[in-house]
Amino acid sequence: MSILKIAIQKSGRLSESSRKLFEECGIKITNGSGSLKVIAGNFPVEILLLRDDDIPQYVEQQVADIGIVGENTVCEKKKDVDLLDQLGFAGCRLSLAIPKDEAYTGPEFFMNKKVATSYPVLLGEYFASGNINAEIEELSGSVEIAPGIGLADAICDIVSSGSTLITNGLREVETIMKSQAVMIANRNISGDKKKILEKLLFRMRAVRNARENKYILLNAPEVAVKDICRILPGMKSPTILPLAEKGWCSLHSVVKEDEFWERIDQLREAGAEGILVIPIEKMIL
Ligand code: PRT
Ligand code: ZN
Repeated sequence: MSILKIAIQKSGRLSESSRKLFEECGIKITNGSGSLKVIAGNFPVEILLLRDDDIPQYVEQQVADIGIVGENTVCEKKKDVDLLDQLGFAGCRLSLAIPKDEAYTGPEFFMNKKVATSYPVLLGEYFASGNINAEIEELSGSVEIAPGIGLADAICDIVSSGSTLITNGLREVETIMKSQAVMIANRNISGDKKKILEKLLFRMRAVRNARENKYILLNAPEVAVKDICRILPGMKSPTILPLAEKGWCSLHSVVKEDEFWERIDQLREAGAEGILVIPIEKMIL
């Protein structure tokens, strides 16, 4: 019997959400204290707990069949792997930042400057594409302090809220790439392992769809139903049930999280009342 080997980050910004994703897919991972390998109780997968930087390489070499890692790491490491899905967590960006009081007019600023980063490959590509001749100082961590201690003129690092830059007297001036957690896979997965992967992806997409949608129930006069159906297309079309009160009915449908408030306003204008919105746990299309 085959087992799909999955690499996730042992501890860090990706670990908790990666574990939670498996839990939501009904896959139980027990917390092997200190162990680097965990076998799931009820699904044919084995979880390898690794440093995020090593995950692309291990997936390329098929030490792991698939892995969860930041898009920024996948792009920096340039390993030969397939990118399967974006997972919607650990959103961030790779940006250039300079001391806050320096004038900035454009990327020419970096000409003949020294820039500290843990992403020399991506930064090198960015400078090459703009014909900018800058010196890249590779650091493995604490990049933000480099300008303050005179090690570099600017930095290129991951930003999410931006507060680390502010704390260190820096200002974000260019975004090199946007990133989030992604699922990568070895290019040669076949046979039984592929079937397990397809099952896993099916579950993950159901969880993702559920997160991105809400179930909506509302009451409406029959005369308004046509307009309301246009506002709420639903998965196929809304379910319409008659109410005990004559001339009224109840509509059930699904609405996208990011369109939610706009749709609610339109529904109220069209005559909808008693609107209930309920989270969806799993959504199979
Ligand atoms: O030990 P290991 O090597 O496994 O982990 P790590 O320390 O290298 O990585 P980790 O856990 O810090 O980050 C893993 C991944 O999370 C990254 O590769 C990104 O894809 C993603 N991610 C999301 C982030 C951030 N947000 C983030 N804010 N990675 C790092 N940061 C750091 C950033 O380097 C900077 O120091 O947080 C600081 C900036 O945060 P703000 O909120 O102040 O802007
Ligand atoms: Zn790392």
